[in-house]
Amino acid sequence: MTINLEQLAEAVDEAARTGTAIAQLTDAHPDLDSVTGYAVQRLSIQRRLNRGERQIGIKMGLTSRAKMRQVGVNEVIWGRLTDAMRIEDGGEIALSGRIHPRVEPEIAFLLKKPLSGRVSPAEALAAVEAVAPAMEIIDSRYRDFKFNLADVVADNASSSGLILGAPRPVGTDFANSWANLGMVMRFAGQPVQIGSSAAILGHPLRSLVAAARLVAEAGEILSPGDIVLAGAATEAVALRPGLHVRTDIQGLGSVSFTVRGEAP
Ligand code: OOG
Ligand code: MG
Repeated sequence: MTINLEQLAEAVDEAARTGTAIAQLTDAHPDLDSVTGYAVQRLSIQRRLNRGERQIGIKMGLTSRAKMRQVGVNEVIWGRLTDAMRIEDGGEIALSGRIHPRVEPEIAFLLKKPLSGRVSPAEALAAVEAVAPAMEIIDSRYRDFKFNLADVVADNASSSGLILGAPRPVGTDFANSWANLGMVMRFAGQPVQIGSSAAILGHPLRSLVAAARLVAEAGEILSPGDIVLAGAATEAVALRPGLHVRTDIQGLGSVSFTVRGEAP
């Protein structure tokens, strides 16, 4: 069967826009590979840009064993972040319009220099302006949160929202001091995930190195001002109405949001 990329892009985009689950693309197209998945992702995000959204950076995904195990996909992936996905620190989100949203703790890099291609950790670090504690809301558009590599890549790596805490400038000691930062994500004050930045490819900077390589493979670059989410160090946890969610990262501070209660 020939694959109509624009049609697949429309399918994932409409699923995200309307909060409606769809069947995995690989059900109808078992041969779909990740290269084609990225082509679908690019076209689906282009539809968002055509509606007036602006790209603000990228997200890395499946950069920890915990995440790979949770979703059963063993490859580092990336997706695109737009301004419409941004939720302010301390803000409120609604679950309506989402399918089966989960939240996960993240570290965000804010770039001050362009970055693309094969770079060393030192070169990646030189491009970083600041780091921030963050959380990502993921919401696979596929039924039951089940997908293969090509599916999740096409679905913009499940991204649904991001929340950034206050950024901190990066000191020269950063590479050492970030190697093993403890992090705790709490629901209503109770820890639901506990992890370390070391779970992110051994060091979160390696995620930025991988990001530079992967965007280059797609013919793109990371630009000054871009946000790069390093990928969750722990599993993601399902959101419920009324929850207060907070993540604290050692040395980086905290970030939080509240889920709106159910309509009476
Ligand atoms: C894929 C996205 C993974 C991360 O931080 O590892 C991700 C998924 O879990 O649905 O965002
Ligand atoms: Mg993530």
